[in-house]
Amino acid sequence: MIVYGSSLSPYVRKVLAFAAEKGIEVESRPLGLGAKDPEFIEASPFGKIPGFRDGDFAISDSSAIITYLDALHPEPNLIPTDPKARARTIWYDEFADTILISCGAKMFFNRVVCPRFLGREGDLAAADAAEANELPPILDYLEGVIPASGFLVEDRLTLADLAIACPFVNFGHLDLALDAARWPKLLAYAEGILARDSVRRYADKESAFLRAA
Ligand SMILES: N[C@@H](CCC(=O)N[C@@H](CS)C(=O)NCC(=O)O)C(=O)O
Repeated sequence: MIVYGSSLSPYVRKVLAFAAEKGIEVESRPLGLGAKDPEFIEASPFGKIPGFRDGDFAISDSSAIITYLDALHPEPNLIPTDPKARARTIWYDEFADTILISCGAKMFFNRVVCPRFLGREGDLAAADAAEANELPPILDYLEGVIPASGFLVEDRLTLADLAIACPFVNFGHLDLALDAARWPKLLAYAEGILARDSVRRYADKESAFLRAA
């Protein structure tokens, strides 16, 4: 099985971490944005990462890929079967994909991807506005829902935790000074999930790559 796309993308990182937690071996092909590899384009017709291939089956979108991996390997269970817990897990995945990451992307794309990989200046005003205005209410929401167990759903690791914590790797790459007095539970929670080998193995490689790039 092949996962196309650099794990600097939180969508790609989420898929890779999900596979690792499941014990599924995947080959990571760290393509960057705009890659034209025909096998990748067949998997991801709009060129978005991650793309995915398992033999002649090719698909894109992190949540679609995760749905496939989960159906192939139901254990360990990372998407609860209880109706409410399952819906809550999908909410956090969706919240991460559409609200948390789209805010984070304004910072990561404009401050890191544009200058370092696309050879052009990013929109730094948009990045600053996202950090100052958009991010704090999102983090306030998360601070209010972090349970004492350190896991968002069913007091055990689920897809929800991987989805919510993965964008915090990008916040680390950005050296964001997140306020530990305002978001103490959230920051401790994220640190706990990011310490898992499934995420850390990719985050560490990314840090080394960014240092060398
Ligand atoms: N909903 C998609 C979003 C994927 C996505 O937007 N990936 C970004 C990288 S973080 C991308 O490929 N952007 C390039 C583009 O939009 O052309 C998923 O969950 O996989």
